Amino acid sequence: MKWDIFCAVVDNYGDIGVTWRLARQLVAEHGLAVRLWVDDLDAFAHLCPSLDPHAAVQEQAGVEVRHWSGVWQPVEVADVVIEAFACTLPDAYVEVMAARTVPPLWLNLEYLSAEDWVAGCHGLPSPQPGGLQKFFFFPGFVEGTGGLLREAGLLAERDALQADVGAQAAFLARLGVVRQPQAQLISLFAYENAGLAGWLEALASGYKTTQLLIPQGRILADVQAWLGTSLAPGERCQRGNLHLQGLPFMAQADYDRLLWCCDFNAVRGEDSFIRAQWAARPLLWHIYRQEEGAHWDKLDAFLALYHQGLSASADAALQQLWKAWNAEQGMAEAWGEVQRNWQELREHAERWCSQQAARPDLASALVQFHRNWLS
Ligand code: TRH
Repeated sequence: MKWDIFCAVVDNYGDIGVTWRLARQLVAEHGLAVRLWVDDLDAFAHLCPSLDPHAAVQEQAGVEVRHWSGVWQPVEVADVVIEAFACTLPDAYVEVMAARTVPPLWLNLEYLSAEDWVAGCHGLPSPQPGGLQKFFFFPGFVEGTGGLLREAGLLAERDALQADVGAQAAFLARLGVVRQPQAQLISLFAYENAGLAGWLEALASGYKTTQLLIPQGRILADVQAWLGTSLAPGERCQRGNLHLQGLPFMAQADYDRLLWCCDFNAVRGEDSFIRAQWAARPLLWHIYRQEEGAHWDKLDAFLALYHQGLSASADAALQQLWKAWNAEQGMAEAWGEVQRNWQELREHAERWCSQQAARPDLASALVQFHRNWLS
């Protein structure tokens, strides 16, 4: 069975992060032949350092990676065609899809949202010119959605690392990080955020030692402004009880390991947000900002699911922190509340992860959707 996945990199790394992960999983766990069409190989190379950004065709982890250039060359159409995040397929490709005796299954893989309407729209068809149909496939956290990307061995691999202090130290050493005794480890991946200074002040004056690890990215300018100095990958700085260290942007698998090693992860967008949930540690989500504040509904919708089972005090602390981060103010007070509810939030993150892991993963759900469509 042949699958084509089309990815247009709009900005950031979420589009390529999700499609690259999905393509690998379809090959490794479902034995499918997958072509991944990507318009921006330079962005892709950040997450996949072995990628040659100049090659029109190459194989990576069993996936045939194709540069999706502006000039489309005719190719054979696959049995399943995924357009990620409503990127528009080349007209010539759609014409060949329509001309096939048996048309392919055409899916639009949508952005992640925990909002109620998602389950109602997941799997709905939409008629297209040429007699084709396109189906909307929505990731999600609840029954009736397409689930979340989760590789088969992921949680076992995470458990092994989290149970092995030596392996964690060896992994961190590879990044140039030495964990200090009794220090809490926090990773920071976020968009620009005016609320960061308040959080950094709180960490610097906190009673616990904190090691803050910051991969290259958009938040770094705010970190450097607060420090008043640069923090290139490998560089370290200390302010009070806060130790900061710049890290390179790493391959996806290493970023997972970093999340698993940390006590708390600040993440953003879509894919890192899910990966932090699989780390089973408390997290902080910097949601991708949308026009007219539409992202606040998404944030509330997720919190409405995630908060279930928390005590009133831990719930209030969580909501306060996430809202402060996304409103870009009030982080110092909010962080104090989170510290007071730390143990409960940690146990809750484990529980949430187990609940979500009990649901079918997104790649398997896609394969099942195709089977159902064929029968
Ligand atoms: O890069 P993002 O901000 O992407 C966003 C979201 O997808 C959002 O939904 C979308 O609308 C917007 O782009 C256009 O955040 P995200 O989704 O977390 O993607 C980051 C990817 O980068 C993810 O796959 C993890 C990966 N990553 C690494 O591989 N190495 C690293 O060192 C880091 C920090 C991240």
